[in-house]
Amino acid sequence: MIQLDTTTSNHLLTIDRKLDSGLHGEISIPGDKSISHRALMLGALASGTTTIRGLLLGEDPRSTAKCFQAMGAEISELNSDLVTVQGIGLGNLQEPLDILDAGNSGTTLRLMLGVLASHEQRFFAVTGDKSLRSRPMLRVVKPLREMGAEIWGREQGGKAPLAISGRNLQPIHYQSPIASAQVKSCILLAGLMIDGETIVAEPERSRDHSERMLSAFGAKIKVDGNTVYLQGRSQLQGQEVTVPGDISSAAYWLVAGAIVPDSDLLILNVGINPTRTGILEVLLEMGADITLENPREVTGEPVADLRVRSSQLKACAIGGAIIPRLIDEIPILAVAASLAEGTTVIRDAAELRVKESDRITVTAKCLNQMGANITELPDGMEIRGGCSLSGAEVDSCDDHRIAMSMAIAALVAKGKTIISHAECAAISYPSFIPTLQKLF
Ligand code: SPQ
Repeated sequence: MIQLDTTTSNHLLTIDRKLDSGLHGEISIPGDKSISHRALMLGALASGTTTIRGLLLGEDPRSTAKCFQAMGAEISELNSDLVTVQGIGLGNLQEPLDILDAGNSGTTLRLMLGVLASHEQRFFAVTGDKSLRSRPMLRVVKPLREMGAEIWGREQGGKAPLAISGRNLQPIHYQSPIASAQVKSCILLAGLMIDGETIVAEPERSRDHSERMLSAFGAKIKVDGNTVYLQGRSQLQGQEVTVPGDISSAAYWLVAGAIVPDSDLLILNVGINPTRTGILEVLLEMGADITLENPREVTGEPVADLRVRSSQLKACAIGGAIIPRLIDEIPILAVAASLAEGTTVIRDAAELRVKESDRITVTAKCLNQMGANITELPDGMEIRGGCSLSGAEVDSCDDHRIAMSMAIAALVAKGKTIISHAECAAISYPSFIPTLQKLF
């Protein structure tokens, strides 16, 4: 039985699955969230028309679209496979008449700050929902201020709402203390409007969708190891973009197919950019039966279909350079690790504490309520595997990745699981619950 109660604003997802059959079939996943944001933003900043196929029609890209529409970009309705953006050209964003609302989306707010800070003689105010207003912004505000940006906000500009007075910025050579695609992309977007070379280096390589897409739109950009060099003031030209499926969304089905006995799932059109495939490497190391089929390239991004069949998983150690390559998949990996043989230790992932929720605390709490054996570490988790999960009432804390991870855990739990605020899945995966229903 799978049921979604939508009678109150807190949508309750109830899952009670008979444990005697596997999951079978083909699954189409929605467009990559990170690439969708960037396609909308670069489309708006470019000259000419950008067409986007396969855009994620989730709440987060909708927030990006609304913000850029409020600054003059013409973006067609986000309700079909083809979205068009009439760009207004670099430096031409209009001063919005109202506060820009990034909703729940850290990517929208942090990337947009780089764009706004470099739009001279215009004033902007930006905010987000309760979760986003609690997330750290100094990581982007600090380098932007070093470039000459004028930004004000709570906690010395560390928390939204923020106010920005656009300025003529100076290029920077920034050594980021954290591996973060949002920090890197924010600085690069600010660098677009500046004379000279902007350089960003990070301790480990984070996802590189901005670099790939900036290059496709005509920016002069070079990557050497963990350092990116961007020459400012090159004009961007609208492009035809096809967004591959999101490996972060595929991750739920990869784990479901691995842990539900007698399963065989084919997940179609998954982006396998090497800066995102940490989940595949870890699951393979854990003994998952995953094969890549039909590898191909779509608008500069590698793509394949992924087949997963159930198998007995074993524990592994997860830490170091792989962390930025699977950061959003750690809640679902914790589900896999709870069922694996042995103890899995996840380290170097303190960033999880400042996502949509504190994903270390919330993942451990929810899974422990279901019978898992997880101890929180300051920067990760120790997960003693081999557990039999039981249904429980768990609070997703409005975090899409937690809600979906617990739904997958519920597939192998004995008895009924009730997940609160399941509507938040629509942030990154609006068709998650219908897809789950089809597999029942
Ligand atoms: O956009 P947001 O809310 O920050 O989304 C998350 C997610 O789980 O969907 C993180 F909470 O993904 C980030 C990701 O963790 C998206 C992202 C990007 O598109 O650049 C980069 C990562 O964040 P960071 O802080 O490591 O740069």
